[in-house]
Amino acid sequence: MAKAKKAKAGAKRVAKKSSRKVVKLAARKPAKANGSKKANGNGLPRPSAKPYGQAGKALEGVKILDFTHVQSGPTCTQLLAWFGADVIKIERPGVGDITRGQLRDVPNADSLYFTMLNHNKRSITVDSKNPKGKEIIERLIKYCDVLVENFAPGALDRMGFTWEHIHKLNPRMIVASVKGFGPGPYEDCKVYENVAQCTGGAASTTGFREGPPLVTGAQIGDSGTGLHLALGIVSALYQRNRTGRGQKVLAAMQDGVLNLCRVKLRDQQRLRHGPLTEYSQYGEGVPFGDAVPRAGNDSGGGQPGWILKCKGWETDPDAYIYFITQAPVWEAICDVIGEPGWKTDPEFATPKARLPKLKQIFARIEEWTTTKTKFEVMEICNARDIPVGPILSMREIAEDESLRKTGTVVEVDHPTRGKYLTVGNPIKLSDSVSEVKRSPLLGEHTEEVLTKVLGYSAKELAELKSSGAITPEEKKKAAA
Ligand code: CAO
Repeated sequence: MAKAKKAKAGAKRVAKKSSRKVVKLAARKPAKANGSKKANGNGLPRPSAKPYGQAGKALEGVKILDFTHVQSGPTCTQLLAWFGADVIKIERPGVGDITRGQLRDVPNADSLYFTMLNHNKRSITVDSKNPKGKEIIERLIKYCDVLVENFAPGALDRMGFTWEHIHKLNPRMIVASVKGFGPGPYEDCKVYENVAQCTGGAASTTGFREGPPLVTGAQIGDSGTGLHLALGIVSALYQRNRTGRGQKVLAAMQDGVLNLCRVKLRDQQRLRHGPLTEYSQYGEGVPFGDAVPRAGNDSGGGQPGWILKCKGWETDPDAYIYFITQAPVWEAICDVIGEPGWKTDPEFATPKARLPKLKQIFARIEEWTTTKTKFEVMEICNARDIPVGPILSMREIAEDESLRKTGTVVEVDHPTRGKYLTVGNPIKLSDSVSEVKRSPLLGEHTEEVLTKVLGYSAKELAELKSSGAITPEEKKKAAA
């Protein structure tokens, strides 16, 4: 009792002392300017005094259980890893992500397909259908913040990891999935890149009018959806700061592609009000149907553009330039190509007058571009603010010094395949600088994660090895 009294009196003294301190500090505060807001608001910590780039990474402390394979899911988790998340990739013992062995260029080494999608991650092999393997995954679920997966619809449930089960184990866990389709008639379908390009509106609007639908080389279905998913995950993490609970995040590949084809859905609705005058088929007098047509190399925006031949096109398949006849620089274009009369000629002087003659105009510009290399055209036009873009081959991109300097193209060393080039983080944060670390070998971090992260003892590890939960069949026998 006496002790409690003493403590109370002590607490009072401290409170008095600290309230004096508050008064003193307040007295020192400069007078608030009229209507000014608090300098340090929203409960944020004081701005770090560390130099930019040395205050840790954006997603440091975020733990990702990476149950992804092939391209879409791994693209997402690689981005999160570049931003500093600890990404632990679960792979099937002895087999791993199927892409390790696909499109192999170096015998017995992980393919570029795999290495270029799995940087900065740890790999742990676990058989998710083995009871002890399930136990490991359950421990990982309790430990991690986010589970990312892109299995065929229902596969995660068939393993026993339903949302309800995961949420019971860890109510804070965010479960993020890539699927081919959202809820609806196709929700159970398996989907690869080109299926998504076709069902998301990209293929029907890509290619030439006279030809079949085309898919594009940019992996908008896989990598594009991975990007969408990454944003969903970061948003869910942010919301969790407020709610304390996890949620499901779904990025359907069809939806992701459609999001990137947004301008074509715009055009679909414009069709109701007349022809799409910026499409070259308008100038060619070809009537429009009831769906957005393929537009060849027409620009998707309001400034007409086309791909034109440059010097050397006869032998170099990439000696081309994208040329945009942007209205504000029309006069400069006329001067460059030697048609000064078009500046004032009412047939050419206004964007509206030019629309029906785009074919003729681009043919005339091409007469000029074929006298120059694509880089000369780039230099001449950019000096006059005319927007153009050389068609760069992958060889040219691989050799581009400026892309190397920014870390967009990076050379990485790998223990079994040697040096290779990859695309680094395309998103640059000034206070969270990405380093690209090689992809893990299959199961390289199994023991490390089991013992150091999940706390398995050496004895338990040996038991796991002989149970087949972390080793392939043949090794399981050897370990027994
Ligand atoms: N241990 C044990 N089993 C494992 C395992 C592990 N560590 N990892 C995966 N498996 C099992 C799965 O449980 C599944 O088994 P069941 O069919 O018995 O449930 C099996 O491996 C195959 O998984 P899957 O069906 O996802 O793989 P698939 O090769 O047949 O299909 C794909 C591939 C991409 C078409 C399909 O996963 C899919 O549609 N994913 C969603 C969309 C997507 O991301 N597509 C982009 C792919 S990139 O081009």
